[in-house]
Amino acid sequence: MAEGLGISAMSWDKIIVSIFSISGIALTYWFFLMRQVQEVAITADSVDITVDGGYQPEVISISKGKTTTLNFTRKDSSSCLEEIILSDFRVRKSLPLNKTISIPITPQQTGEFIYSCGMNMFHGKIKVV
Ligand SMILES: [Cu+2]
Repeated sequence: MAEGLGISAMSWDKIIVSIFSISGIALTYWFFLMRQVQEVAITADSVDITVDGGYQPEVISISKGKTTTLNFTRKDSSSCLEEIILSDFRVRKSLPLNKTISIPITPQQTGEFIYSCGMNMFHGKIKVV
């Protein structure tokens, strides 16, 4: 009985250690990803966003109540990025290769709004301040 408890206590130790090391890895990964993302504050009336293996800049911040035109240019031939969905702004558009598609938006609320490709695989973020 005592030995049985000893063994189960040891496996709990191992489980706890494993959980800690997994969270350590997850935390490192998260920090790494966070540092990669640069937020660009947009003060002009428009912003050029390049669509190439994702959206660049990936995070923009714009002003509430002001119309900002997002000029998307797709340079990535993969069909994954051929459609863009800004669900919060009720916009769904196809992006022809190497052609600039302008999408004006006038956010009425502050917050963070995620947009994505048609398959919800690549994401960009619009921060409204
Ligand atoms: Cu996609």
